[in-house]
Amino acid sequence: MNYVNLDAITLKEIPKIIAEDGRGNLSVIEKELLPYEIKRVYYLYDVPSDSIRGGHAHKELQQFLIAVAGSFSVVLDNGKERKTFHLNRPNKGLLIPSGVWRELENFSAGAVCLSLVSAAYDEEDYIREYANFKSIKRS
Ligand code: T46
Repeated sequence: MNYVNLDAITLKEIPKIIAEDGRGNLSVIEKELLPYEIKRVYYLYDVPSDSIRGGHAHKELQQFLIAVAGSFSVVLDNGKERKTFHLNRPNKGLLIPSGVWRELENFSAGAVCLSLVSAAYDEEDYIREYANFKSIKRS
């Protein structure tokens, strides 16, 4: 599994269309925004503020996370260092490549985490033991 440079991961702007007549905003994700075809969409909601979601890495799957409502933090870990991102705007998303450990925490009340992913659900793609992730990264 390749080394992932966390410095290369930043929040990505999602185009926003502001209604000139004050009807509010609309954000749109077209295929050029992501480096993969979206194969599945799921979302996390009603997450208690003390819950930690994620806690795994993916072997192949790539994903784009958006706080479509509320806020939460995403801690990414490449096996050597960690970096924390705060997602709190519906027009910014976090593109997570494969081979990165992730933990989602500090969910605000009413937060919704939308996830646009590159593959169908496959439990075989998950690395759910941190020690296992570290040893794969070392090898
Ligand atoms: C990720 C974070 C952000 C399914 O049956 N189908 C699905 O598409 C998904 C995503 C999950 N599940 C089942 C598997 C488990 O029995 O739903 C249950 C909860 O899944 P998990 O514990 O993996 O949930 P999270 O929130 O810890 O992780 C999920 C995604 O699995 C993961 O890819 O990056 O959200």
